[in-house]
Amino acid sequence: MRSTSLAFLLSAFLCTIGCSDDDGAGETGGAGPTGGTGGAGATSGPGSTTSGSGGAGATSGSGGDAATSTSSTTSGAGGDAATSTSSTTSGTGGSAPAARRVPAASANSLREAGEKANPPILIGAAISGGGLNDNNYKRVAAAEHNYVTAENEMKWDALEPNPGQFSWGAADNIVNWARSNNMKVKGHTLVWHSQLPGWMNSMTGAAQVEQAMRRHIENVMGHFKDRVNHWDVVNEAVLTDSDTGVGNPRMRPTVFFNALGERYLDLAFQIAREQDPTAKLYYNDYSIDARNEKADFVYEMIKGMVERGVPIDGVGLQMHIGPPNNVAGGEDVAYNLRRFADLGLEVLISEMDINRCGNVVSASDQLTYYHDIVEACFVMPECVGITFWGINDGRSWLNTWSTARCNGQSSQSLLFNDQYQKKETYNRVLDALLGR
Ligand code: 9MR
Repeated sequence: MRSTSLAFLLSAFLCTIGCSDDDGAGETGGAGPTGGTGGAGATSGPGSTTSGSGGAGATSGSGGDAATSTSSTTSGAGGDAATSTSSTTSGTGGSAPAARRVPAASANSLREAGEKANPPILIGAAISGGGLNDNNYKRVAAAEHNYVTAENEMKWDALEPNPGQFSWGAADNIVNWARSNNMKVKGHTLVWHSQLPGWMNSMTGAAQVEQAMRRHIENVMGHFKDRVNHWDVVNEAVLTDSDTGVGNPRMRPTVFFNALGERYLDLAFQIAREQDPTAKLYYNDYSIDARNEKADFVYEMIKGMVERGVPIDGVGLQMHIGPPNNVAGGEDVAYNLRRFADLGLEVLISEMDINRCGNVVSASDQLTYYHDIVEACFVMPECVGITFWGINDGRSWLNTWSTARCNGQSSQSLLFNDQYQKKETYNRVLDALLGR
């Protein structure tokens, strides 16, 4: 598919100028399905400070349509923030910095800060069906966010448990709740190796796999067509030896890759585009936040898709920071967001949490990372959304993920505590959204 030696050389070069990813001995497992034993070896990442290029002199009005839409989005779902802003470079030459997003003067919630920014930016959360049984959860989720990703309910095993038989109830419940609160929804996720039903996971043969993939994408996008127009089309197609994004980056040997080769990605996006000509179609992955081999590999993969004219609109950097995944600072994230955006794509922070894992990531480092990483996205008009992977610490996936439990130490990974009170992490995120 590409020259692995080129990727290797690039990654080696990046490491000579400050490879931020520490493959922390023993950090296995991760956001993928692999097991393994969690190690204590995670180390903190780069002590980054602020990010982004360009000075403080952002001017308004450079965001084209997005600027126009600002005034009309305060009560809505944030619109398609910044979709028109990929042309916001100043035009004084290829290296001119893009215009910067202008923050609101003040805001009483993350959501309001996102809606009042120019251009607006979506503020999201992963929402679980179980969470929606809790009034406090629902109150905080809707007050603070305008963008929803179903944490599990729109995955293949939930939606198509048997071949060609679809089960919409749990997903409809989340989508309808989101819409009744003026929140947009990102469908997550159409093609992924994990949470696949057994019948799909064991399928072989190119024609059969392609047919099953087509049926799934068409039915799922068709069912939600008028309610969901953002989709994670392919999730986590790339594997490295460590879930920190280090070591032997390669295409993940999934049922899709094994049957169809790398072209399954192109095919999935083409089918999705045929199904909905106006939807935003995203690739989504973890541990591509730091400057590491996986980020380089995914960059080359996406660049190839763009060059082939594959209908991809953007890339989500999941932003699971800390064990079992990578550690990245604001400058690393800015670097990766920028290079994907420079391909003409939207970028998103799609699943952010920062696992303290006891004290593997210190409280003060966690605050710095939250602020600087959110800032790195916020200043870029091409960065259209920031989604946090859950609402409160107690419900985080990290608490039950075997390799992320950190010997029983709490993850303390999110913005609200179990009484739904704002944590200091919330304050640092709001600061970044308000340009502070
Ligand atoms: O948060 C999700 C957790 O409840 C599930 O058990 C897990 C199963 O794979 O998936 C979690 O969400 C993942 C997301 O869908 C894709 N990126 C990594 C997320 C955390 O593992």
